[in-house]
Amino acid sequence: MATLDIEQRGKVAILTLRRPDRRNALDEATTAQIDRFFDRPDKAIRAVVLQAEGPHFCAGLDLREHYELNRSPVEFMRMCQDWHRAFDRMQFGSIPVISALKGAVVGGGLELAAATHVRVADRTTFFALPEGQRGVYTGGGATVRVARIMTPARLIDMMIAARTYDVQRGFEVGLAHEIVETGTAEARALAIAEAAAEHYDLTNFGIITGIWRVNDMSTTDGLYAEALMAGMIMTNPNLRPSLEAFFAKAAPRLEPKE
Ligand code: 1HE
Repeated sequence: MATLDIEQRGKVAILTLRRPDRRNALDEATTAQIDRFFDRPDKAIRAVVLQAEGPHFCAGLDLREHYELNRSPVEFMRMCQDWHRAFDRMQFGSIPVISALKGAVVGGGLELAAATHVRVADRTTFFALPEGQRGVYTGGGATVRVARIMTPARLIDMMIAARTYDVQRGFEVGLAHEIVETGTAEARALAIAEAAAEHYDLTNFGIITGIWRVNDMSTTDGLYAEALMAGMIMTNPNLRPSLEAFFAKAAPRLEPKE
């Protein structure tokens, strides 16, 4: 049975984690479905919403499946690599992914959220890496992705001191980009996705595939890579109507807003 529901609404695909009885914990089948979707998304899809059924976004690794499979070290390392591949395809795949967070975003659920590009959270959201308390370890990329978002020092502190961040604290350290006060996180994520789907696709490509990579490079290599990307994007004839709209004062005005 599909535990990842995929609905296409115009240019936006809505992916819904659908295991609410397990608090949307990630079993091997669900991770494989995420991997398949991001391996070859339909060309018409220009943005994705990642959301979840029930009151919690995702409780991380399916601990029951893990207990029952009684994996060997190599089997678990391979499973971690499966997660890394699926989440890498999402993070670097060139399509913006907007997550709608609520309730528990914990363990592997936080690792999954960290691979999305925009994280919108409602007031029920909380973040934790309970691996320290449970005598397990992060394996879905937290030591890289979550550490880069909120600093390695905070990641260590979160795990050693067993901290659970409420949504406000999560927002302050970058785990959430927006706290939704009216309406649902899902509705807000869809609105962001629909707008992002209208961006020039090469610009979205540059943002999604380029920025994290450039930040893995030396300064000189990063600046060179940025110039190459900008050269392709800024000289495209498709840009001219948008500049003409700006000169004619017909472009939307920039105003301070979240
Ligand atoms: C699960 C899981 C799960 C719930 N795997 N079955 N992640 C964790 O350590 C989080 C573990 N979960 C929790 O702390 C809580 O379940 C929640 C805070 C997320 C939600 O609490 P609550 O009171 O709404 O639900 P519950 O009663 O705790 O759980 C409901 C059911 O979901 C229950 O099963 P039931 O048969 O008794 O109804 C739970 O067993 C089940 N459930 N979470 C399997 N995670 C690549 S390495 C990544 C490392 C990790 O992610 S380690 C896991 C970290």
